[in-house]
Amino acid sequence: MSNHRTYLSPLLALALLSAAQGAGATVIADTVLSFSGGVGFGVIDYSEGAYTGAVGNGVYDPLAVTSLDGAALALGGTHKEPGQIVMSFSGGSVVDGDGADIRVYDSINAPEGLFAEASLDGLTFFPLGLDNGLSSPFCSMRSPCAAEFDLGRSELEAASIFRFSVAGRIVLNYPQGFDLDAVEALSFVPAALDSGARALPIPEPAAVVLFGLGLLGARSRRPGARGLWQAPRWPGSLLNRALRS
Ligand SMILES: [Ca+2]
Ligand SMILES: [Ca+2]
Repeated sequence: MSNHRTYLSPLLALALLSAAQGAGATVIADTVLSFSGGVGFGVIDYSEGAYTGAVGNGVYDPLAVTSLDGAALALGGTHKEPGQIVMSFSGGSVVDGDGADIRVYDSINAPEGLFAEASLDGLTFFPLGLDNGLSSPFCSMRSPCAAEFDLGRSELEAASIFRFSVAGRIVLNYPQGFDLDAVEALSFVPAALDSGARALPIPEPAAVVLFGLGLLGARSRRPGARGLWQAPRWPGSLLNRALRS
């Protein structure tokens, strides 16, 4: 077992997480980096007017997957040729907190399966595992099904890019495969905190708490956030450590 995962102190992670969760807002993946629809892909809209994008068999619209609204993109495909989508959180990074760290919503009809991977750079992906979609009886806008994945299953402590592929249970014919409504971060660190944390040396636990509190103060004085998508520099340094270890 490699030891690089112990580098980020749990206390620092707690300090950052409590800051992120204090905001109280749901964090949804806001960017589609790529989509490769399998057979039977398309957009289904049960949003009752909230969704304003394109709808239909063979239709793709990123609006369908960037808001939890009852409109979903069926990824389509088969086990041999699965539909696949790569999405990112432009505002920061998902981090490895207790239990599951991302939740992928399926709000249409029968629950279906999904295989998830996480990445720092969009090039190298680390598997997070498979959710077969068998745990829920039925999915709807009012009671969406969710596939949950734990970053702790991978080699990464943080990631902002995720790839989802149709796997496990597939309901054939349009809409075919996992009907992806939105992707939610359950443990999230905004980019403003993220960039500050990456400069940390390996700290003593007591110093970590003080530094974490200092970061929170610094954040409250800093106007605005970083702009649109930037490469997550803090996780990058972690990856370098991982590669060297
Ligand atoms: Ca976790
Ligand atoms: Ca949606």
